[in-house]
Amino acid sequence: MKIARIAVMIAALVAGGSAFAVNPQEIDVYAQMGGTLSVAISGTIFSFTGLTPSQTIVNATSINVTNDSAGFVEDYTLEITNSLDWTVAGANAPDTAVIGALFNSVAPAPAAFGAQDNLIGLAAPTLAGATALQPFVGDQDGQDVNPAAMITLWLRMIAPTTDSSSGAMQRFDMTLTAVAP
Ligand SMILES: [Ca+2]
Repeated sequence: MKIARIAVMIAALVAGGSAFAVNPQEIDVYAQMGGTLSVAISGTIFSFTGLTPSQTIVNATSINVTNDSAGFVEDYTLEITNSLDWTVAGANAPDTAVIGALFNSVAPAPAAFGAQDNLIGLAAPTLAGATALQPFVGDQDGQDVNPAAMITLWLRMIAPTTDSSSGAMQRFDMTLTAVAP
């Protein structure tokens, strides 16, 4: 008898769900910044020409990297391709060049580039300043760059020991990508 009465009460409550008193009420408030990650660079072509075997050289003019997004803090990744005739690797060899990258406020000496700064042809993008190795980190690190802030990127080339292309111009496509910080 008692069970039947409870069942009737439950049925009534379910039928009239709005009859539940609720207080307080929760309101989900959403907000989102408009725009997208964006990065500007001062030039899209950098050349090391007239190289001699195993020559080590740092580009004389910085690559200026500016966070030109509307309001997003950014990290940067770097990646590079091989060229038609040369491979990009951690040590130079026949038809194999070393290309290192470093974020630094002034032109770094070649010796400032470490093994962790060397790009590897066709490797997955490497996050600047990530992990204990701190790739591409000079006195700037490519990490948590604020909108409108500019950092400067330098490249070190170590030429191959020998060249089988008879001096053909080699083009490596390096990609700098702004990513979430
Ligand atoms: Ca970061």
